[in-house]
Amino acid sequence: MHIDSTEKKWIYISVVMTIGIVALLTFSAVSFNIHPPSNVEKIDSNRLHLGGEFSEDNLGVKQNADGSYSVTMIAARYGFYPQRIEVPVNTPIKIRIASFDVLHGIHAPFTNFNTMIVPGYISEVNTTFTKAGEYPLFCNEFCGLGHDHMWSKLIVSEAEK
Ligand SMILES: [Cu+2]
Repeated sequence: MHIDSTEKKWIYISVVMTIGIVALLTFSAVSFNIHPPSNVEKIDSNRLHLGGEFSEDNLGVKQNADGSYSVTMIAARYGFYPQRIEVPVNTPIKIRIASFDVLHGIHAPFTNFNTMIVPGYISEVNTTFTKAGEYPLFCNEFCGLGHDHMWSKLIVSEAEK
């Protein structure tokens, strides 16, 4: 089969570009530690309020025996509960969030805390905030008319509590 030399050149260019893009993606995923969510725990979103991990009494920030922190939150139209969370700087934090109704997201700018909250699943983020300060937490998945008002506050406090 005859392939024109110009065509050969373009086949070569597109193969090199594909390899380059995949190599770049692999490099950035490894060096910036970007990976798909590894936690695919299921939960019945209709029964969150009836008890268990995401019942009202269990929401909020807790310190674990090893000094790390656990945060349990609910995302619902149109807010995150609790509305304000405060955690210490440079401390490992496990955040677990479930949605009460539809698809939401949660994002704290200038940190790596950013996840989708899919109804029926628990979203888990393990992170350490390295800069103290006040961060807004907002929904980044359009969830309805009140989406713009769906936000709360994350406070990363300087001192160890
Ligand atoms: Cu939302």
